[in-house]
Parts: sequence; C-alpha cells; structure tokens
Amino acid sequence: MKDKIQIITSLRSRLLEDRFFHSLNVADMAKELALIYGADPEQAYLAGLVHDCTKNTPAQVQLQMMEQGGMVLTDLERQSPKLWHAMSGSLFIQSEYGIEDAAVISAVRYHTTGKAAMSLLEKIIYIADYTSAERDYPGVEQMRHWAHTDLDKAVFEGAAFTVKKLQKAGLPVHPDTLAARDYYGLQGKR
Ligand code: DGI
Ligand code: FE
Ligand code: FE
Repeated sequence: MKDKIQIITSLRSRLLEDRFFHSLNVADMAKELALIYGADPEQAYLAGLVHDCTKNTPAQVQLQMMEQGGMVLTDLERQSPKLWHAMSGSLFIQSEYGIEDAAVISAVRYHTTGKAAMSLLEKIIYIADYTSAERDYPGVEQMRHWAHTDLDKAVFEGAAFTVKKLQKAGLPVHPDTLAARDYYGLQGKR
C-alpha cells in the first residue's frame, strides 16, 4: 500500500485545488468523528482522504474504470454521472493505492448515496463529507451538532436534505439514497 504522503501527493495532482483541500478537511473531520464514536481514527482519516479521488476524472475514464472493474451500472446510475466517482473511486484506491481494507473500500463506495444499515465507518465518511471545515451551506452548524452528538440522526438529516434537493432539481434519486433516509428515519423512532 502507498503511504499517507504518497497518497496525498497523488491527490494533489489528481484533484482541483478546492477538491484537494476538501479531501484533507473530510479526513480531519472523519478522524474527529472516529475518536468520538470509537472507530479507528487512522482508518477514518485514510477513507476521508481518498473518498473523492476520482471526482475530477473525466467521465469516459471513470466509465472505463467501472467496466474494467466489472461494475454493472443500473439505468439510473448510468444517467447520474455525479454518482460515478464513488464507484470508480472505490476501484481506484485498490488498483492505484493498494488499499485492501474492505471497510475503507465500502465507505468510499457508499459515500455519495449512503444506504440502509451502514457500518460505523460508512456513516462517519458520509457525515464527514457533509460537515467538513469548508462546508458553509445554511444549516451546516446544526448538522455539525448532530454529527458530534447523534450520528444516526445526522445521517437521516443528510439523506433527507439530499432527497429534497434532488427532487427540487428534478434529478433521479438513487434507491440507496432513499433507503438511507428511510432506514435512519425509522432508527430515530425506536
Ligand atoms: O463529492 P462531493 O461533492 O463532496 O459530495 P457527494 O459525493 O455527496 O456528491 C454530491 C453530489 O451527488 C450532488 O451533486 C448530488 C449528487 N447525488 C447524491 N445522491 C444522489 C445524487 N445524484 C443523483 N442523481 N441521485 C442520488 O441519489
Ligand atoms: Fe463525493
Ligand atoms: Fe466529498
């Protein structure tokens, strides 16, 4: 596996400047959340660091990576290029960075949509992405509060926010995104 310095050097050249700094901030937030919720802080930092590694990779190249990796896209996925970097990224970190940790691979894979019944690391990366230092959407402070006090509530609010935003924009909502909202919405009602 490439070490942290090699990975950071690679990301600096692969990503646009803002995206590179976003990645460092998500890594920091992921580590912070790992320390609160009892996950491995180094594992969380690594997953946060690489989560958007193919975000600035041309669509055609990402399609090639997914085909080569044997990923078969649904019609909805094919029509939603914004979802591709999570899938292609989960392959890229294995082939280019030598990351074999299945928990890290899955956290990258599901960081955009979320899904029902996520692992602790999957939830940490999903929420670190919403609450990293440079995020400044209305409501981010409330989201940071939930992130630090009730991770499942934060996942529900994040997923519900994304579903609303997509519906308003007339974009198709991935079944995993809906499943994340519904699963964590019910969690809160137990
Ligand atoms: O990569 P980031 O910008 O840091 O964040 P992200 O990986 O959560 O990607 C956010 C983008 O993905 C945003 O433009 C909305 C889009 N997205 C998230 N869930 C869905 C989705 N797009 C579609 N079509 N369907 C989804 O369920
Ligand atoms: Fe992303
Ligand atoms: Fe991100």
